[in-house]
Amino acid sequence: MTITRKWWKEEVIYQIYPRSFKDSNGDGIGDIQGIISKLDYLSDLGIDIVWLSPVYRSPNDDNGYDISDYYDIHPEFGTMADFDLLLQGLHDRGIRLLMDLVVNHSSDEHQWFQESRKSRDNPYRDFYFWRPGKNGGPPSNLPSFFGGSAWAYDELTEEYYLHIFTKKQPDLNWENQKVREEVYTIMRFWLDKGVDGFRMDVIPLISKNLDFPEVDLSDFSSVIHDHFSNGPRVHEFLQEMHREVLHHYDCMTVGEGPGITMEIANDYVGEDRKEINMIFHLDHMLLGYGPQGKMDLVPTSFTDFKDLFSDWYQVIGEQGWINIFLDNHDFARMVSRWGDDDQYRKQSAKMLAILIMTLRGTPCIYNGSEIGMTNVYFDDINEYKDVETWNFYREHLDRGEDPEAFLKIVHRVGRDNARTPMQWDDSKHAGFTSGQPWIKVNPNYSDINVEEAQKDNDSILKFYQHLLSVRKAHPTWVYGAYASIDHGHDQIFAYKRWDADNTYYIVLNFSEKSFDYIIPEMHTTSRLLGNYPKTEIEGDAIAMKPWEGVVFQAESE
Ligand code: TEU
Ligand code: CA
Repeated sequence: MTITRKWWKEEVIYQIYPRSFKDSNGDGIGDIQGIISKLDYLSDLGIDIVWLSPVYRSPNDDNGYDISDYYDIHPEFGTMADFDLLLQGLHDRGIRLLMDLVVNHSSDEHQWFQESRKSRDNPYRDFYFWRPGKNGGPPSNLPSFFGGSAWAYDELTEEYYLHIFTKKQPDLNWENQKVREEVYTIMRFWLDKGVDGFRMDVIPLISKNLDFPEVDLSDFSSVIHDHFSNGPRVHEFLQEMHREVLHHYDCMTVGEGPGITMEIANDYVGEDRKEINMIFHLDHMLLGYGPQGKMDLVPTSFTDFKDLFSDWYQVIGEQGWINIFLDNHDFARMVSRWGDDDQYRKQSAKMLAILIMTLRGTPCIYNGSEIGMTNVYFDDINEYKDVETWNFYREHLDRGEDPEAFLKIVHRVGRDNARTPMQWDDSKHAGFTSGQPWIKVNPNYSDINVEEAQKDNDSILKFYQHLLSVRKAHPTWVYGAYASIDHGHDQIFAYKRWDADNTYYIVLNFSEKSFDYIIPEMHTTSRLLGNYPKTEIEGDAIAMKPWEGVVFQAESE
């Protein structure tokens, strides 16, 4: 089968975490008018699509991923009129907008749940999962993603309700057709306003195993695969969603997929499936998470990281599509996790950008990574705001474990690493707010900010702008074939992209070591771009510098 050409395969996504992007009214919280004030910045960067993390009304237990009104903008972010201005401003610049569709669960403050919890025979009771307790405890030992049980007891009706995330994020019951119809109406509302699609939060979780069996807690990733994700009716629901809504719009859908493995990925994104267009799979993002999850870190290898990209390319083939990303609002900053956020920050951030732009898949840039923002390393746990961190911290203390050891883990994997305010300039609070920011700005903002990057021709930002423009001129990077050529090298990730017209060799040094790297396959080639002013070549050997990334274009044979 030949690969079909689609706009959403060629374009580049930029994720905005609205709470931390730009505050326009001095309350210390990013907002929609703040984003509007930065539309030219987005346009100059050269991105094509904005994925906007949730801006709906929410009590912010999980920073907007707990929605209490899907039809209204949270007052902290502004008004619906502001949203309409943002959408128009993006479209005027040829930029599309993806909303974040969070429908595996709602907020417990949504009126559906307020009704549902009133009585066992309330018409909204079956909008959620209610079960009697067992042996004086929860209906099952299913754990929450954020620590503790996935079941919460409600005194009023003396039953438990399911919440895979926080207690304030009760899971919606997709078995109930009324729930599905409400979701489809919500989707039509936003699509009719002109939004261009959705990023679908934890979409593989919407179908549950209704027996809610006891689970084996020895390995959290198997809980994700076997008990949270890929339930018996997930494809039926997504195909119904496609038939009822998506099929009627020229829109794009990207599913966020904890639990979507290579073996079943094309069941979601295969073009013949008529479900979703692509997925943010998390295989590389969850590398290093041990049997007890993200706070239980285990060593990983560079070859494990590289092989995932090659394996995913193989399984997706021509029939499906994925995203290529290395960070978002749930994970550490990419330059801190996979690059060097100290001596070689600029080189390694640029090298990682080459990876994102030259593998096959729709790239996604997380706001701030285009200027090489880093993890934050607060030395006081109270500077952290994330409910996930606080839930795990309380569990850690309850187990009598060392708070300092916990803090070190948060420095590596805490989600707030990616949620400190965008660093616009070296003025107070990095130009993010004129008030007190809801979370402290990373102290390195005086050196790392947009304004300094715009003045520096060698900045990470300028490199992203160049990369984005080169990517538009080289469709082989989108649709071309891929093969790894680094033969398991310990520091180098090297691969080939090609089609009938062009062949490219991409060579990325994921270390601060310098060494000669031979590429036997490399015929006469010319350097297309790189993160150093020049690349030293002797014959077939490249003298790789620390964190060097380089793209060669072979003369077409
Ligand atoms: O994240 C789902 C998900 O996979 C997370 O559990 C992620 O793996 C974890 O946060 C890593 O530490 C989505 C949203 O992106 C996240 O912000 C929400 O907290 C979550 O769903 C619930 O809506
Ligand atoms: Ca504000």
